Amino acid sequence: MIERTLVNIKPDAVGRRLTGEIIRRIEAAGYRITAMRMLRLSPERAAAFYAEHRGRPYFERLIALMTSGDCVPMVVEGEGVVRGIRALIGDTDPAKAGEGTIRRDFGTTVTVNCVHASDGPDSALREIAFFFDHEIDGAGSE
Ligand code: 3AN
Repeated sequence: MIERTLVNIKPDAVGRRLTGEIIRRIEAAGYRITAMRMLRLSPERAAAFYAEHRGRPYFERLIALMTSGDCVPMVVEGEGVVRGIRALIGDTDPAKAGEGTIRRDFGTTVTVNCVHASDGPDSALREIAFFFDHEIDGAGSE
């Protein structure tokens, strides 16, 4: 089944000029990018996106990273893309991420790990709407 997911290239990767390389890997894996933006999140928007992490010891660090510069959210489509992109990205901790994954190759720490991707179909719908609700025809309907 063709699915959609939300990928967000985080400010650490944008700042290190890894945007093109990460997009290249997504496309080389056979997925299609159907929407993309570049923007800087406010602390309020970043906290809303990561609301379920509020209160965790790393929360402030995560918000500091996500507001430190531009990020590049995109909608990615393809067969089994939600799981497929998670596999391409690798474990949250770059040190534990598999050989050849984006986080293994470019991630710095568990917080500074280059890219976010939705962890399931429900979060994909919610996260696509967070960044693109009014811009994609039919976003979230499949
Ligand atoms: P993932 O992005 O792999 O799905 P989540 O959703 O559990 O990971 O966490 C969202 C973000 O919060 C991660 N990308 C990472 O930046 C940060 N984070 C999660 N867990 C930790 C942790 N134990 N220590 C530091 N930062 C964390």
